[in-house]
Amino acid sequence: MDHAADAQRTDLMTLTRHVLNEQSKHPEARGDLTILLNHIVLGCKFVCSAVNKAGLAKLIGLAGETNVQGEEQKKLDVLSNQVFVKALTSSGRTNVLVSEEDEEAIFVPEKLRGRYCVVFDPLDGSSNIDCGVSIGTIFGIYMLEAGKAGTVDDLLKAGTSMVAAGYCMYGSSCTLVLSTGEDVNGFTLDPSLGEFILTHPHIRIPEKGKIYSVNEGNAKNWDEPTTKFVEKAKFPEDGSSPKSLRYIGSMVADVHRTLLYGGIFMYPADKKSPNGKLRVLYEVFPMSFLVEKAGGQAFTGKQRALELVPKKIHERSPIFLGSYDDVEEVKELYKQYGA
Ligand code: FDP
Repeated sequence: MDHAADAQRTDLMTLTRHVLNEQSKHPEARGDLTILLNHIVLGCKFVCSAVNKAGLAKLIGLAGETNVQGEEQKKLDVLSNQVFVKALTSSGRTNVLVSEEDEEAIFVPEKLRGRYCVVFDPLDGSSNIDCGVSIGTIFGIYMLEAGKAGTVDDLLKAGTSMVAAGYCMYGSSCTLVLSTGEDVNGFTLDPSLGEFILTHPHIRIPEKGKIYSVNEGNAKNWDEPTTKFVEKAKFPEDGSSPKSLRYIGSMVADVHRTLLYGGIFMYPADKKSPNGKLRVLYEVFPMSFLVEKAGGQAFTGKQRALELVPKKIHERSPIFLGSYDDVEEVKELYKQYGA
């Protein structure tokens, strides 16, 4: 990146401007998605600021404890959830919400109801909060038929029916990656402007990567295709160089690196967790949507991830996603082992 040139730039493509440009390609659009995305962006800015201040404000890991003013302090994930639920509801554009933090779906009161359903994980990678490692928010958006009161069944559909998805990573910088169905674009928050600026236009994931990303501590319980893939990554049979292992243990950060550098991120099934760990609606689907739109693939071990139809809102699924060729290799192994 040419920082000197960047500092001179006067024509900044903000996220709002970008979404409005996209909207203008659809003359029938009434701006509802733009308004909804603006509310999601507000939630991300709030959480970003809370994450940055967490150490100072002692927001970390203190649910149920009281601060010096005698007020109850909220854990960052609980706070983030409340912020997103309020931002989404007050947008006047949502109908049914599913959050990782809430057991049941949330039905927006009639007077505030709109056409969109949003599934989200307000603060993913929460085991990393206390040590300052990158964490993030993940979201997926569905559209209902006009005038319909949504039900949970409207969300128990294949991921192919999502209209938009994205994530915001709270890391060394705050980065929001979004696809409204065409390409994938990355925006970085400029704290001095309070605006997300387009910094990663048209993200394309490299066809083949040099990195694999998995919790290898679970290797003893893996199935044969996963074991074989990782063995080949370390000891390539074709004389090529071994792949590097990178695992942050925070899905947003691991997927972000995979999108930019290529490679594969996996959370496979194992003997202890036959459905893997990650949740279909607000982890597997949005990330698979983004990876596919960027030219990669996402596979569950049995099928294209986005074709999965969940039966429950908090259902889990194994996932292999990333560079096209790397995921293709996993698919071949599953075919070969008949798993
Ligand atoms: P976390 O448990 O810290 O919230 O689904 C949550 C998640 O993090 C993902 O962000 C991450 O990819 C994965 O779990 C890490 O799981 P392991 O600790 O089992 O590797």
